[in-house]
Amino acid sequence: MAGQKTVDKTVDRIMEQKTAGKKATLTGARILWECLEREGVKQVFGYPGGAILPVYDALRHSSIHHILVRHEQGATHMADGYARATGDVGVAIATSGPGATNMVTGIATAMLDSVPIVCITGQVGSKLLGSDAFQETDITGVTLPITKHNYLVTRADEIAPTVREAFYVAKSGRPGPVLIDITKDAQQSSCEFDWEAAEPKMRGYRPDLSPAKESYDKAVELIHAAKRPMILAGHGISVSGAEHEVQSFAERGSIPVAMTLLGLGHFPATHVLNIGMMGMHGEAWVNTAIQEADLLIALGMRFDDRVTGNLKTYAPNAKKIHVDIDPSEINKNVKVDVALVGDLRRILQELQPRLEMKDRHKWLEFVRRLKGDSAVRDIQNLPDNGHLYAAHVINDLWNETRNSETIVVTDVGQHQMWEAQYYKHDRPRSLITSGGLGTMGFALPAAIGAKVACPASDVWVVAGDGGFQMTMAELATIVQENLKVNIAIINNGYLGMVRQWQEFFYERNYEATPLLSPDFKKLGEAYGIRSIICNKRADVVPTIRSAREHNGPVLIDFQVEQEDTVYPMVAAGASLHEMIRRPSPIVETAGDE
Ligand SMILES: Cc1cc2nc3c(=O)[nH]c(=O)nc-3n(C[C@H](O)[C@H](O)[C@H](O)COP(=O)(O)OP(=O)(O)OC[C@H]3O[C@@H](n4cnc5c(N)ncnc54)[C@H](O)[C@@H]3O)c2cc1C
Ligand SMILES: Cc1ncc(C[n+]2csc(CCOP(=O)(O)OP(=O)(O)O)c2C)c(N)n1
Ligand SMILES: [Mg+2]
Repeated sequence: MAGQKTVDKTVDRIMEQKTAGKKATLTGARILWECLEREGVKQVFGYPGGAILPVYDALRHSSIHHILVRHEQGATHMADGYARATGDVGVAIATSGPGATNMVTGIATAMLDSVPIVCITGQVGSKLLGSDAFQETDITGVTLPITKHNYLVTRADEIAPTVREAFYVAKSGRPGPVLIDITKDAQQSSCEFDWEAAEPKMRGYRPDLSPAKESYDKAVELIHAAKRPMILAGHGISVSGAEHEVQSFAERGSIPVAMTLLGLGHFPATHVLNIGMMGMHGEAWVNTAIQEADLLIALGMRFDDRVTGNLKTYAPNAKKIHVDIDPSEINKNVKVDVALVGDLRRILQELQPRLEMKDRHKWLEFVRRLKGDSAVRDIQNLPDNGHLYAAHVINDLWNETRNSETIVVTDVGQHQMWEAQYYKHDRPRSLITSGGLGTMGFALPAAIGAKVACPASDVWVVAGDGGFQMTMAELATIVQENLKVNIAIINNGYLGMVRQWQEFFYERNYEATPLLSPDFKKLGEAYGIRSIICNKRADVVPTIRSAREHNGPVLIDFQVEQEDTVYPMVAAGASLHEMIRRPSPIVETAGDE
């Protein structure tokens, strides 16, 4: 009850004044909230249950807003969306056993994309540990390989130091998910709360590495000698806050910039040096340019296999410089000539003054010609033959929202790749997508997290009909929290990306990919959400406009061409330049305007 919460807060304040100067004795549960507040947490995403009830009971003493999700996977993706939208740590809470195991997919998603979240789970009483007690799961064991670090806390006095350390670990160095499992007795028992004494002291954890002088010298030498250098720009740019440094670095050396999926937006798409996305569904000319380059400068990207294709034939003529904060990424997939291990922003600040201005117009002209050859810029001219293409929807969405603070949160599949190709991201953190784990069901809850974090931004979900159905229960969370989130379902009646693989590599045997869906309009309306069907090209722009104008969430069922295919494509294991191209000369990439 809201009234009850106000009374309790007043009593708390009086107590605080009385005990000023003294250290308060609090339950573990209250210490947890107290620590979260001091870490700057304003909202948490969670779902209660027996083993975490003392923590929920103590929530009345806290100013933190708890958002009740409909499935714990949703809570983790919301925390993840919150973190990706801001760079701050997102927090998810669940009970023991099934509550905790429901978090596993969200934790792995955050791990693969280096996202800082802290997941808090209740655990059975410490005396029951290991006894197969009701709803007991060894969640620290389960999540060991998918967390940056995790903790089992069995005493109230361990809570403050653990929470402080968990936040520090989640955010510092290469970010990642951290889990804190707290036994019920640790939540219930009391101890003295001492924030200062709980400061993290971690021997052996060194997130602040910096490269040796010789590595800088070698890097400068290679950059000066290069005639055909390329920057490979990744997610680490936004983690490091190095957007400005990367831009001036590229401009100083006239170096073209290729983006990873998770790098999109961290270097403006409309910048003249940005040549587009690399990799499996990247632009053909970008991949060809990588194969032609004599130097690759990888900035905060990890040479994922979706990016490199066959490693044996990857960029055969290029020397490689890798800037990454995580030493374990160096030489993991691609052998490099120079490694600069440390924070990207600091490294570029160090490197920049030593670089000569270079004119590489011949190389830029070569790349421009590659692009001219393969860019089919006719999406605008594609005849309106009664079919609505996903590319139209994304292109129009980009045109309609490009001048506003918009965050697009995608799910996983064909629509995700079309979004990457046709929505030109100019702002950092304007695209939120699951890259490394490729988690279907990510978009809707992650968008909720992004909207909670950035209430002034327009937030759009772009989801497939398959992935949307995995977490659509979170529609209720949107309504309960009164969030203005717009949802574009790219409804092609298929698990489209898998159907595409069946089309190319399994003789069109469409086993288990045709997909029955509910009437999405009726579904949205059942939740009290304004819902629209759009199946004509001419209706796309008016539908997007009316959704934006509506003062509440809107769900749009975009019924698109069913058997459209994402081109170009590098088949798994093929060389980067061996791209499967669209057979007829229709849409391959979006027009500029
Ligand atoms: C269906 C599907 C298709 C895909 N197709 C493509 C594709 O065609 N092209 C593509 O690019 N991707 C594609 N992906 C995504 C791909 O799987 C990877 O997720 C993506 O390439 C990873 O990008 P990244 O290396 O920039 O980011 P991350 O995987 O997040 O790696 C970031 C790197 O930056 C480092 N870092 C972090 N902080 C710092 C710092 N402060 N300073 C320095 N370094 C730092 C980290 O240690 C890490 O090595 C696809 C995904 C799916 C689901
Ligand atoms: C949780 C999960 N299960 C399975 C997959 C494998 N998978 C990748 S894309 C895809 C199809 C997605 O279909 P849909 O959501 O309709 O999007 P579309 O490709 O049609 O745009 C599947 C099943 C996955 N990535 N995640
Ligand atoms: Mg689909």
